[in-house]
Amino acid sequence: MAVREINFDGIVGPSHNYAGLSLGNLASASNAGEVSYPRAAALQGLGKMRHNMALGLAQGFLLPLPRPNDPFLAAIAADGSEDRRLMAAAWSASSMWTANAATVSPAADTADRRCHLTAANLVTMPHRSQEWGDTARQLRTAFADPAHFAVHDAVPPCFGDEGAANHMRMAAAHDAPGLELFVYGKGGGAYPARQHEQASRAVARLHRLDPARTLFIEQNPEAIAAGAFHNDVVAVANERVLFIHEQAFADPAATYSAIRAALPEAEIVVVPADAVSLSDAIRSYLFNAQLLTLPSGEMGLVIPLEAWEHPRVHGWLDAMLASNGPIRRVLPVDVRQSMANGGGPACLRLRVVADPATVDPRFMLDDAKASRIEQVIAAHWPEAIAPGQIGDPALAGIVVAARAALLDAVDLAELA
Ligand code: SUG
Repeated sequence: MAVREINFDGIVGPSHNYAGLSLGNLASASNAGEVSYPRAAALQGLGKMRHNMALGLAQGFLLPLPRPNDPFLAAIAADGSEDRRLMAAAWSASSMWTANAATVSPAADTADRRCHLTAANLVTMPHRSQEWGDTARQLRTAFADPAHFAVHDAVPPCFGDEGAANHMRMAAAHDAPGLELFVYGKGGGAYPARQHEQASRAVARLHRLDPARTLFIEQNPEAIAAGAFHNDVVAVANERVLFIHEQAFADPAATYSAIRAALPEAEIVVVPADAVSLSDAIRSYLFNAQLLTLPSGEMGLVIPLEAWEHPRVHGWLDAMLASNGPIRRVLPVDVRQSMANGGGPACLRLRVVADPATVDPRFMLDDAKASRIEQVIAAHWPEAIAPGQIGDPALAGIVVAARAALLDAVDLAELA
């Protein structure tokens, strides 16, 4: 069995827009009201997928969810008198950020040796809380083989869960037993702490993880206050390497020793605040990167162009490459449309360690399928959406038809 890491990127949906819905997400707030470019956004996403496939990596995708979300609008009896933000919530293409779709524990970590996925309830943000039901349905289609996968419903909504964005896994190799790191926040600051400790603990139990190889770590409240609304804005892990900002965790020293005790081969690359401040890290999205093991065995860091173009961050990356560290390549990609809503390369993907042959092949990408999807996007995705168009019935028709055309093109009309 060829177990490897597969990245499932969310295809950017045709209603992608900038509604400023995410308090504490500085990019979402600062671009509120801008014109969005859904076609360019979706093509940038496909461009990243192609970039990573060309590196020799396994690539899958998840589909946009049905938007506008008519059942949600019916449930709140929307009649035009409701807050405009609720209409925007029903139109959000936020399911593109599949790092928030679910938490994933590979088979090597679980008691029943199956890969477990728990859909994330995303209850802190009204627009994101609408995702999990349709997401779980899609995950059950993609990972339908019960010999290899178990897909769980979201944990109860009293405990906010943001999925893989607040979870990391370290291991000697992808297919070896790993150490799972669950990172939660505590409320009380200016911005919401989206991940509740009890949600993390519930997911770990659902996945039947070994307590000796599971850590629960508190996020630094200062990082949340600086705009790290998810842990993956200040840290990313891959195999034995953790790449992290000095101020990501509430108690970094104790956490690093716990990691080293559980995984002696761990290498922790800490970026000090005097080289890259929390503010620079969040503005540039340096850590919202894909840290990937390339076929050569070297590790590469897929970063957003914004990080490469940031002088202090660029300087730090040059120094890192010149040193003899574990990260050997830096690979910038253009995902600017997603970035403007606070979604970098890492937000756009859900990592699943599994044998690709056990996944429904309709969710796996190759060059021919990427071309087919790009053709659908070019033909059907709106070129631009201005804020005043949200709620427009004619645009709703275009958005619904665009998604239907995509589902047909990848033979997944059953998810209509
Ligand atoms: O949940 N932005 C998303 C970005 C998610 C990024 N994901 C990770 N860090 N893994 C969010 O805040 C903005 C939508 C708007 O304002 O229109 C938004 O939902």
